[in-house]
Amino acid sequence: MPTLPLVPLPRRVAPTEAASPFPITSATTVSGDTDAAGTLAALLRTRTGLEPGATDDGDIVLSVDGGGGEPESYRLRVGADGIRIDGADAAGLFYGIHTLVQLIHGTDAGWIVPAAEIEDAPRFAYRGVMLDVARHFHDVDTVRAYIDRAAALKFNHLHLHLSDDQGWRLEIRSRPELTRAASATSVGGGPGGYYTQDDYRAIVAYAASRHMTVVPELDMPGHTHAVGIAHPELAENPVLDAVVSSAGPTPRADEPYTGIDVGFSSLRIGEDATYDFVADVFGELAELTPGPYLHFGGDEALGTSPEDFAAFVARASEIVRRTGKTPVAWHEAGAAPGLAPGTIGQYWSFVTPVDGADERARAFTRGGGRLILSPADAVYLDMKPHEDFPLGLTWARGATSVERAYRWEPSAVVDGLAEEDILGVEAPLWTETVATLEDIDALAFPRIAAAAEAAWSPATSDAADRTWESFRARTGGLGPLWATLGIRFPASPEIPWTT
Ligand code: TNX
Repeated sequence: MPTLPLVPLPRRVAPTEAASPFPITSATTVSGDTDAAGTLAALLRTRTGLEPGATDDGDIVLSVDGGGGEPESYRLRVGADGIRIDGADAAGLFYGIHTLVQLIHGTDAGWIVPAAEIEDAPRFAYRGVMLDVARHFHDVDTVRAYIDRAAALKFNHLHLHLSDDQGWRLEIRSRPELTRAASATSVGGGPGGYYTQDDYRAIVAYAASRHMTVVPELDMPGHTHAVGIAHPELAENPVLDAVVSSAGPTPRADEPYTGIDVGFSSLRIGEDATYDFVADVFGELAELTPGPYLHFGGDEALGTSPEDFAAFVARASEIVRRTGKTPVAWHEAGAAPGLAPGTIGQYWSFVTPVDGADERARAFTRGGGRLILSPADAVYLDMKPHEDFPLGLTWARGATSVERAYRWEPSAVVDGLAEEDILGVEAPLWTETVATLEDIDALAFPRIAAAAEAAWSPATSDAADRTWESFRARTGGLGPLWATLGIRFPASPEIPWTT
């Protein structure tokens, strides 16, 4: 059968080649679950300009069958007589609708959906995207737009990197200095910003309406220059010999930092006041966050000795755990013997691990935790897609082509893990070079689709169409949909775009 433009690839697509497609017209009606019908109506309007009618017995029937199917799974059947989507739960139905929307295409005779029978369920429970709102601040509308883009590709977690050397981006009532003194600038000196607690709640609610859970990160003990601007008593002086330098401005203790170097800042590890601070900010964050995870960073603490780093990670992870949430940390924290049990590790070394990152990642699983895989040379969306692309960085083994973003297998990254040790896959977008939604689209697309497939679809060995050639063709078929959704994706020459 012709390749259907479905990304991420569903678990099973049964060909019903002989059957006629189903036409979508101004007379098309929808019935069933009202939330889902609203989601579908909005997408149909955007995609086709048509306004579906609501009836009791629609051409398109949407139901949550609650029949004990796998979480987030759905069945979609398109025949000449109508369309039916059964979700095992509301999320499954939502994903079925997005699969349906990917199938709709225009012909000379009008809009049609090819006949198909699809059974689909995710490989991993955690499918994440991360947006760094610290290097450049991104307002609530931009975050909403990114949630829509990600949810349509069946991502279900939004990790927000809320603090870094360049700024603190979330109002903390018990520590008002953080946003008062340390949020007004960003990389390059441009305007910063922060989320009020109501802004943050609005993001959480919008994400939930798209079946996404927010995973907030306050990064420490490194990446904390902004904390030191607000609370000089909590921070060490910049450690300049630790800096991974880009020849930008030199960090100074009493000035906001607007460069993109990393590794020079650290909280004071030996002071009790530091842990009062950690308890205050994560205590408030836990109250604001309905989801189960709080990320405390732990990456690139290059100005902190290994002993101090281990001491900090032990105390901070325990403080987070006591809020009732599950701590998450970048893989470096796996080096700390006192890491709180159950802490989730986020691996950000390469597809082939370097510098013992795999050993630190395995340490999380020994403590009963699991791993989120973010191999930088495959899923860091802020890497340039090719060397002369205007935005992005290249430290992760040079530019990351769409093909390289696609060709990796999650179970093959860290040796010695069972499939159950992998919580999922996350694609981070760091924003040193990313200031606007247009910039986000330019770097995220189309590689975000490759990450979605790694997170949702069967393993590369378990499905005939889990290949680069198939992915290219399927992604190319999504061009018209992405364009009507207003996504300004670059027309990567690696993809045969349908026009
Ligand atoms: C590494 S990955 C970082 C970030 C940078 C990113 C740029 C990680 C945990 N830390 O601080 O923004 O590289 O690609």
